[in-house]
Amino acid sequence: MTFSVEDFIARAQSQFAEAQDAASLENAKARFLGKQGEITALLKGLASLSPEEKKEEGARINQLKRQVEDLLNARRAEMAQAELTKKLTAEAIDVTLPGRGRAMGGIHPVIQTWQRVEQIFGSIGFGVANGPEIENDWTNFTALNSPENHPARSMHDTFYIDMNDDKGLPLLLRTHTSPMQVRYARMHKPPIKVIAPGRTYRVDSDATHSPMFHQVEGLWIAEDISFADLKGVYTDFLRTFFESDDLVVRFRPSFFPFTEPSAEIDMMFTSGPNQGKWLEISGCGQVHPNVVRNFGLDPEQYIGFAFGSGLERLTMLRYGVNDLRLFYEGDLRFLRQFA
Ligand code: 2NM
Repeated sequence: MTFSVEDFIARAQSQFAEAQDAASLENAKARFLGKQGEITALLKGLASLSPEEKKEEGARINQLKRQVEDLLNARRAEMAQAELTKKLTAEAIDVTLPGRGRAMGGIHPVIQTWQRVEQIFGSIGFGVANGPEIENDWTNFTALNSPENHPARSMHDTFYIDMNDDKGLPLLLRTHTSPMQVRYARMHKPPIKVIAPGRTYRVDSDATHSPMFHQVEGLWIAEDISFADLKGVYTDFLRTFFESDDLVVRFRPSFFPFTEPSAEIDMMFTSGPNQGKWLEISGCGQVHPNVVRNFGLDPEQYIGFAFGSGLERLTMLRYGVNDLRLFYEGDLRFLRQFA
């Protein structure tokens, strides 16, 4: 029988090399070594040969078959290696890259003030009241002796929600934290000694007003709490908060619907860079008898004081921040100074 080993090897090599995936390599293999393959056909052809020819041809065919099988295995290995290389490249990790680092968060300066105020009042026996930011107009205004026609009640000054509560009362975003004190006072027996810090909302926006701002209000109600207690407590708070024993405080007569008498609290540093200038810091007063009644208490038996301060204002004065808007812009160059 006449066939050229070289020719077979060359064809097998080129067909195996052409195969780019396992399936086409198996097809190429079948063309040589399969049941209908060329080499199988050569082996079948041996039957018609004489014993001597059979021995000689058989040896040649078997050698050819081994060589083709070797070529096949070599191509399989090559394909597996290529597959692995491709996978390793795709999933490569550059271990020489620098780490991503982990940024450290910080507490916002206004919230630091909130925590500091809670700590200071906590140290002289004040609890902390929590309550909803969406209020009804009875708790936010009526209970606090605010007249029905008061401008603060208008849509011009207050964010109303287009909905009433389950008692039919209009809902709004609380304009101060006093409604939390109303809720607290109606749920607790005197003596009532509590601060109410939190977010509050008013229709107002410029360099000194934000539609959302933070307040802390204080309330102390018992049988014998006077304006003198208010002066002592608040003066002591300011001296502790500003870490300034020589800070002076004055109470300037004013008006609020929920207190009578009422006063604005001014303070002045008598040393340091800001000495000698009166700064407005809070409002306060003796809780109005109508408000005490709305607490569910008899104003003939119970008396006390309340005050309200802005947490932004306290923070600005403590750190010398001159624009309220810096607190809400989220600029890390500003915020990092308080971390
Ligand atoms: C202020 C000024 C004066 C105040 C009154 C009450 C309450 F609930 F007792 F009626 N809480 N806070 C009050 C009094 C708040 O802020 C400038």
